[in-house]
Amino acid sequence: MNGSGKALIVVDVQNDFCPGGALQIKNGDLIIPLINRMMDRFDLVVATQDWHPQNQVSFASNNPGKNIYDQIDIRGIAQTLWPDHCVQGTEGAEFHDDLDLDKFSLILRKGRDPLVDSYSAFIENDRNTKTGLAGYLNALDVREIFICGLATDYCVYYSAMDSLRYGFRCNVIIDATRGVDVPEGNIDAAVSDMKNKGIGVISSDELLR
Ligand code: VGL
Ligand code: ZN
Repeated sequence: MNGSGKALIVVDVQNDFCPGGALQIKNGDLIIPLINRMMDRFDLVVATQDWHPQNQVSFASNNPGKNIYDQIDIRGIAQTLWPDHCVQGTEGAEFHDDLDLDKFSLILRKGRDPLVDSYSAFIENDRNTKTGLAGYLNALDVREIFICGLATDYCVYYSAMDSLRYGFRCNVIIDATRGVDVPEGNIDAAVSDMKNKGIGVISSDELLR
C-alpha cells in the first residue's frame, strides 16, 4: 500500500486511558469520534497500543516503597511510576469500543519489555531501542505524520519529538488529544516544547473541512 506521503498515527486510545480506566485521562474518550472521522482522510493509519507485562518496571506496584507518580532512576534515565495499566490481554489494554479499527494497517505494541518502558512510538525510554516504526513508514514513502490520541504530554509528545530524529514532518492534532497533566502544567510545557521544535500544532478542522 502506498502511504501517499502522509500517515495518521493514533496513539494509545485504550480503555485504561479513558474514563473509568486504571490511568484515566479526563475526557479521553471525547476525541474518538474526531479520530474516526479523520481516518478517512488518510491512506495510511497506524495505531499504537500500550502493552505492558504485569512486571513492567514503570508500575509503582513493582517498586516497593514508591508511590504512583514518583520518579525513579533506571540506569540513568528518569522514569515516572504509574498505576498498573494496559496489562497485556486485559480489558484495560483493549482499544476503546467506539474506536474504528478497520483502517489500521499496523498496530504497534510498545512497552513490552519488563525493564524498559516506551512512551514513544519510535524509540523506547532507554532512548536507544527502536520500535521499527520509522522503517515501516519510510518503506511506505511516508514523509509527514499527523499524531492524535492519548496522552498529549506523554506518548503523543515523545512520539512527536522522536519523529523529528527520523526526518518526518510532524503535526499534532491538538483537539484530538488529551493529556495526563502530571506534574501540573505538563500539557502546556509539552505543547510549547513541540512548537519550539517546529512540530505543527493544528486543529482537526484543518483536516476535516
Ligand atoms: C502513557 C503513561 C504511561 C501514554 C502510557 O499513553 O501517554 N502514559 N503509559
Ligand atoms: Zn504505559
